[in-house]
Amino acid sequence: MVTKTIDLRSDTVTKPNEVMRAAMANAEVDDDVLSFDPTAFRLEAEMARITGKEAALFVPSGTMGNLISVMIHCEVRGSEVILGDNCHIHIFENGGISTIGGVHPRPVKNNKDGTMDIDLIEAAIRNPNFEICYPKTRLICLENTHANTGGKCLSVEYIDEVGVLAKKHGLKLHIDGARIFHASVALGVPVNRLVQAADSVSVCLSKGLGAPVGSVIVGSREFIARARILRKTLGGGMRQVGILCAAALVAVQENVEKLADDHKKAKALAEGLNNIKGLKVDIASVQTNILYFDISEDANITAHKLINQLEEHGVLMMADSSSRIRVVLHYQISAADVQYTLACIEQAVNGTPFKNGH
Ligand code: TLP
Repeated sequence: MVTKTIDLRSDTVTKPNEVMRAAMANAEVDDDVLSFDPTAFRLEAEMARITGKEAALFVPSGTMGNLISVMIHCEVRGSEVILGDNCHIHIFENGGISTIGGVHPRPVKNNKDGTMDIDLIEAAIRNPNFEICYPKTRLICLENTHANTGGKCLSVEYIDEVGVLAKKHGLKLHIDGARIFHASVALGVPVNRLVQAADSVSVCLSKGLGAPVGSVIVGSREFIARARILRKTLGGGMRQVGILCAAALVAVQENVEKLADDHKKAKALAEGLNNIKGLKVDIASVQTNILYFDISEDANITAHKLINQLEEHGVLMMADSSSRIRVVLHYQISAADVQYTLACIEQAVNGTPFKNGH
């Protein structure tokens, strides 16, 4: 009988633990739209310190954090942002930067490592002398880790290089750092150094770090002052938000050190999957907590069928296509859960019986 769910669909699925719930219950709060919530201020000060930026602002989601950042940097409607063709802002945010922000996306091919070639970025910058036809390029966006390519880390050297290019052309640089702590831990580079070249960063606290809700955007004092107003315009101003920020503070203080373990579990899972006939993972490409595996044609099972069978054993995953599945590790998955998951997959793909229920 299934007694436990092993939820590998995303690292957004973590549940607030007892410490977070206690912090939420005891949080000192006030009206944050009027800029009086002390716990929101504590979280924002801490995030500004960690990222080495002047100021920070709590926002309800990563999507809103990215939207606000893009809209502020591209202040004139019809401006253009250069971003990866496989990045979250372009693929998964309902086109909000255009429909709400009036910003035109200029996608550049994302490589398998999450980068865009520097010369392709430079070639995508519009010639300002042809403004009769061209939108004005104002912003470049990077994503670190890069989720859709399997949680790949952008190196500090690469980000710095993009920063130099942005400066040369008078552009701003925004980083969707939903999982910037993962990149920092995997690369062994402090977050503030990793984002040094960026004008703004959006950092999710409700993904690998395990807070129930929220992201923080960081940047200059002027950028954050404008972001505070735009957040209200978009309906993201919240009143006694300290209840959420208290949990987010616990996430930042206690869970960053658990990320290395999530990366280890992702590697262990990848190695186990590679030992199952009919499945394939590029182990070298597993750098953080996200991995994708492929099902070969002769395995005789589709991704959707495999997912349905796993669900019967309490193991949840998301299909990326009919032959590709995404798995995301987080701190509420144990090493034993990884082994149980492998046994379930082996059984579903090759009919190998496994011994213990869960
Ligand atoms: N990603 C979610 C899904 O939307 C795919 C996930 O399960 O991974 N940037 C990146 C890199 C993200 O991965 C996500 C969420 C966001 C931004 C948006 O964050 P939220 O969901 O808080 O709006």
